[in-house]
Amino acid sequence: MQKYQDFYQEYVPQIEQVMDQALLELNGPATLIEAMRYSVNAGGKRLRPIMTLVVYQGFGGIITDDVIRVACAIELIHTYSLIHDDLPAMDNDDLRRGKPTSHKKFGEAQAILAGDALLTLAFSWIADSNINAISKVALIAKLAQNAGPVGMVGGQVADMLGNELTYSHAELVSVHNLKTGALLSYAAAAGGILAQVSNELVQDLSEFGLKYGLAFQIEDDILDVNDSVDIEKNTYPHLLGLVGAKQELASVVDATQAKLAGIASKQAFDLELVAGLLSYFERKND
Ligand code: GRG
Repeated sequence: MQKYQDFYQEYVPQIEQVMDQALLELNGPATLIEAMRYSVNAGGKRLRPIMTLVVYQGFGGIITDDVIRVACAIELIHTYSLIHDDLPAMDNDDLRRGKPTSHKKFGEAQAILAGDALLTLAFSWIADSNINAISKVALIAKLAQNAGPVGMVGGQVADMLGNELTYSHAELVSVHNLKTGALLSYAAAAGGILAQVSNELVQDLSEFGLKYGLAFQIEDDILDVNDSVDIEKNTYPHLLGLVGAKQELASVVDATQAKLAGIASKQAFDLELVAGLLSYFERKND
């Protein structure tokens, strides 16, 4: 895991620097840029761009500022989704990452617009980069697919409809795959697309990211139980009990690891570095 931890320590500051520099260079209304920078700079694990960069380097790719900015498109989309998810019409949250949410700080209209601007800017960061045209189009198509109606937005709709329904196990997997898995699936695939690996490997990476996202969401559900008195419905602990949810998490993490080993068996790949991403699940679930 040391290799991954060293990578993480090295690249999180670079990710944050590249994103802020690009936002500062934007020629837009000052209030809009301020709201965008407020949420992008509010912290967070930067897991999605890190995943793209780890996979890319895992295949031998050389990381430049241009590649970092392409990898950060997904972080802009993640940030927009959190701003919109916190709005009164959705989760109505006052705090995010320990700070007032965007609408609390800037008002609802500005928060909606900051989210809209981050969503569209993400595509500019890919389109305006110096990477080859084929990879660019593949990244833009996949990001649109995974963030949109058949990806994260579709998952958010299903999640909200779930307030009136109780989902089966299969339905819950499907909602989690869309809401959380789709962006992580893109993040992993993007590393392969940037490294110009085969379509078969890009597909394998998408499946790895999807499984990773499912594990991530089960873990999030488990951690929420510790923070609240009631177990929310349409979560793994509600469906399977806390012990069952932890067992399911362990089994999905094993499947995620196996998927990665399968990729390494097909092409030279720094498995030690990329498998470090799974250290996220080793901290709190014993
Ligand atoms: C509003 C279109 C729209 C979508 C919202 C992302 C999302 C969909 C809702 C947020 C709520 C939630 C629990 C989502 C599940 C994914 C998840 C655990 C997000 C948090 O991701 P982290 O932990 O966040 O990577 P940081 O703060 O580290 O960036």
